[in-house]
Amino acid sequence: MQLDTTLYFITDSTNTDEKDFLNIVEQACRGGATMVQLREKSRGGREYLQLAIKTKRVTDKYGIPLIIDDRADIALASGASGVHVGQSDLPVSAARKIMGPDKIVGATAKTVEQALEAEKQGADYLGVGAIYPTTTKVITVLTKVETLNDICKSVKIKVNAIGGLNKDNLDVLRGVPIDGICAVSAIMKSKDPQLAARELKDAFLRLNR
Ligand code: TZP
Ligand code: MG
Repeated sequence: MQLDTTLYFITDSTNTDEKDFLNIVEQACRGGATMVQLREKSRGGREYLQLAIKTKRVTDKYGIPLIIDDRADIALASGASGVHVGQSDLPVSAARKIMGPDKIVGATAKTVEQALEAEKQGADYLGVGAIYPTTTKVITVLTKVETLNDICKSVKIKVNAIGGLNKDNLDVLRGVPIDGICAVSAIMKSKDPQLAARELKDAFLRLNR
């Protein structure tokens, strides 16, 4: 499977009405997001599914895979491309069993050990962080760039950096063989999400020049 994790936009619909939310997703797609993750922490299953279906209509228009955070059931029911699981969610092996061999399963890893385990259990990519403190609602601790580098060198699957990343602070990632970056607020909270996505992607691509 060809997975392009270059710019992985993760959503947060808190304090955003649905129309604006879907518009932000669309702008991110136009600006060059290569993957989108729907990340909902307080919706019940029914609402989560409804939003997943609507979000998928947008990502489908741009041929971009939609990943659902935490919920394999919502991922399958909405026809999304995959699911993302953290260290306290379903184990990767269970997510893989539910999703089948052809869907995308992503995992969060903060150590080389977790990364190797996720790879062994069938993950397609890893999100590693938080690289910087984040204002997005998440229980996380900071991950050293050195650990990120060690993880990249330990696994064959794709590795993305996450946490507090914006177009002006990616320099710490120079020389680290990541496949892409994940961002929530840099795009979600921008007045111009399309431009924000484009600038973020360009800043990442410039790192490797
Ligand atoms: N996992 C580690 S940091 C984070 C997640 C979901 C949030 C990243 O959000 P932002 O706004 O890009 O810092
Ligand atoms: Mg989770």
